[in-house]
Amino acid sequence: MKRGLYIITDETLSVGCSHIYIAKKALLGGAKIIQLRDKQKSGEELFVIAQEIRSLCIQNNAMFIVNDRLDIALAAKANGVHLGQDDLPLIAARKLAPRPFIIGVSVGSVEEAVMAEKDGADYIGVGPVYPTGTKADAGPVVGPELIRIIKKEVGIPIVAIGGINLSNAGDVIAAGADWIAVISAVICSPDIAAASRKFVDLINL
Ligand code: 3NM
Repeated sequence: MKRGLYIITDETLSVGCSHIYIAKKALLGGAKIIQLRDKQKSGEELFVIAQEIRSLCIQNNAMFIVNDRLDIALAAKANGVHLGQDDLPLIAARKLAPRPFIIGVSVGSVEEAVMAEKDGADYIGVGPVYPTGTKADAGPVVGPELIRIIKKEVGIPIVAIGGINLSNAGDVIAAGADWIAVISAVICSPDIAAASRKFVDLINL
């Protein structure tokens, strides 16, 4: 994992676009990690979608991560899973999914970041960096300042998330984020591929 654009699929925000459509367009625009995130669908439905997105990611030399559902991630041979602080504990997940399977963990403080690295996370998601309407329970806004502080304390890659758009992504990268994770700024755009490409160009500056 170096750096790049990390796109999280969200059908509820996307005015009629499916997870697969979003993934396809984001990959076309140069996203290098796709996370399947769906809190509503059945395991059966998610498994079918996950297998399809996995193939798309392989074709595009990108990584595929499943939000929360370690069972779906393992069954569909995803590259990894992303866990929140209230999901299956990292240590338990790692026992079921040894490396090179990737486990990412959401953190909102230096303490959580240090703990996640100690417990075996492969990356941390830090956020919400800015106010976001996408996740009601995202917790307090941490600002790019927390990324700067965490960067000094942990060695694993930092995925910045929450309210990131083309106007503030530069500040987030300057603060030390390795990956920029975006939902609404890309998904709500009429051209998901073009919106992704703009982020990729900015990250590669
Ligand atoms: N997790 P948008 S913020 C899924 O802070 C998610 O952990 C967050 O969406 C965290 O790019 C968030 O539209 C939503 O703000 C990000």
